[in-house]
Amino acid sequence: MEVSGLVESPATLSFQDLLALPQVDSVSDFHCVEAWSVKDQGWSGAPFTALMERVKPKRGARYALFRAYDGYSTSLPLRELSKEGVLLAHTLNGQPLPPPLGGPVRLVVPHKLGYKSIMWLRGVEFSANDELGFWEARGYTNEADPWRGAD
Ligand SMILES: Nc1nc2c(c(=O)[nH]1)N[C@H]1C(S)=C(S)[C@@H](COP(=O)(O)O)O[C@H]1N2
Ligand SMILES: [Mo]
Repeated sequence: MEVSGLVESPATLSFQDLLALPQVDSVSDFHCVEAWSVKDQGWSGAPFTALMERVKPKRGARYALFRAYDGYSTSLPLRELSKEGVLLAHTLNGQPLPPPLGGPVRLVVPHKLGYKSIMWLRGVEFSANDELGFWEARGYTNEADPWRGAD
């Protein structure tokens, strides 16, 4: 995983490097924009805040722009990514995260609609400016609040 942009310590993190960060287990529900939800998923991984402590965002960094191996992208403000339960997840319900569900590593953002939880994570760029992701550029709300809906 490539970590770049407005950070003190840009890094290329291997899977082992990710496992070496502080780890947490977090149970959360999953909300899709299509209105279904999956309850009580047991995710394990590094909190996004652990990544921030490792690479140290510079003053002025306000967003993280995420890119995936399939070309998908999304973004979130750092203040949203600092909330509890936001993980760089590699394990689901005690098993290595399978590729169809985003393995080896995906972002999990329980308080946002599913399209913010990018699978097959390839890179994170810290930025002063936001950049619309794949669905956001096609009309989905950039807020992605599950209690409000997609339009
Ligand atoms: N890399 C990547 N991540 C992605 C997507 C995608 O197409 N590519 N789709 C998003 C959308 S629209 C949803 S609803 C969730 C679905 O995740 P799930 O298969 O675990 O339910 O993944 C999100 N993350
Ligand atoms: Mo979705």
